[in-house]
Amino acid sequence: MEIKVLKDILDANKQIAARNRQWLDSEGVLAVNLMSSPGAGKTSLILATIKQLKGKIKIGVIEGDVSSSLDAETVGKEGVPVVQINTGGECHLDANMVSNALSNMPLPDVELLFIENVGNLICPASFALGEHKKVLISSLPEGDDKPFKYPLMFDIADVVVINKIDLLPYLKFDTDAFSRAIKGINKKVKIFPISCATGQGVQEWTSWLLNQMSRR
Ligand SMILES: Nc1nc2c(ncn2[C@@H]2O[C@H](COP(=O)(O)OP(=O)(O)O)[C@@H](O)[C@H]2O)c(=O)[nH]1
Ligand SMILES: [Mg+2]
Repeated sequence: MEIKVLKDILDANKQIAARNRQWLDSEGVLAVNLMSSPGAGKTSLILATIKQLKGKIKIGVIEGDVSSSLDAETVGKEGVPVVQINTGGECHLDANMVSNALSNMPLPDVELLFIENVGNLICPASFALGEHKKVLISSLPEGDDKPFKYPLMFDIADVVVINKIDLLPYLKFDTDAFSRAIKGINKKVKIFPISCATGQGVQEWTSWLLNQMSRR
């Protein structure tokens, strides 16, 4: 019985996600769903990307959090349109929340839309939002065993950003073994080692984004 209810919820979510996708396509917007555990660097990656691409493309941000508007305020200072979603306890964004946020986003002024999901490595994997790309950020302090512990998240990702590589000298983290474990789950995934703190690797990430946009 419970399984049927969950299936119904996911089916309904999928339909709204498909509508969101059509809406984004009709506005010519590329939407990227950023997922990670809390503190891996979702907001930092958005800020690093804005820094590199400001003036080149028009960026908008939907900020998802259980509560507060701290990230939205930080990102808003960069002069890009931001819409905050507070889930009020839910551990993930869903397509309906994103649909409401899209109504408040000036889409004609946006070419690239970041959707910062709630920090969680489980639930966001099951809820499509209508995004074009799913990006998982995994950071060094979390450890290199995460692909084994949260395989679904790594399986559904189009991109894995390995963030905080500036901390490599201080932590026991085997980047090659980590990348091998990810590829063992998901052969097609793109992997970008990055430091949002130093800017290392950010150029490769933004080039990939620009390439995705030029293909549309
Ligand atoms: N050393 C280091 N710290 C980082 C890096 N990226 C983010 N942080 C720090 O990690 C913390 C969480 O980052 P934030 O972007 O807020 O993570 P979020 O919760 O996923 O949005 C903050 O204190 C950031 O300054 C990085 O590349 N290197
Ligand atoms: Mg954040």
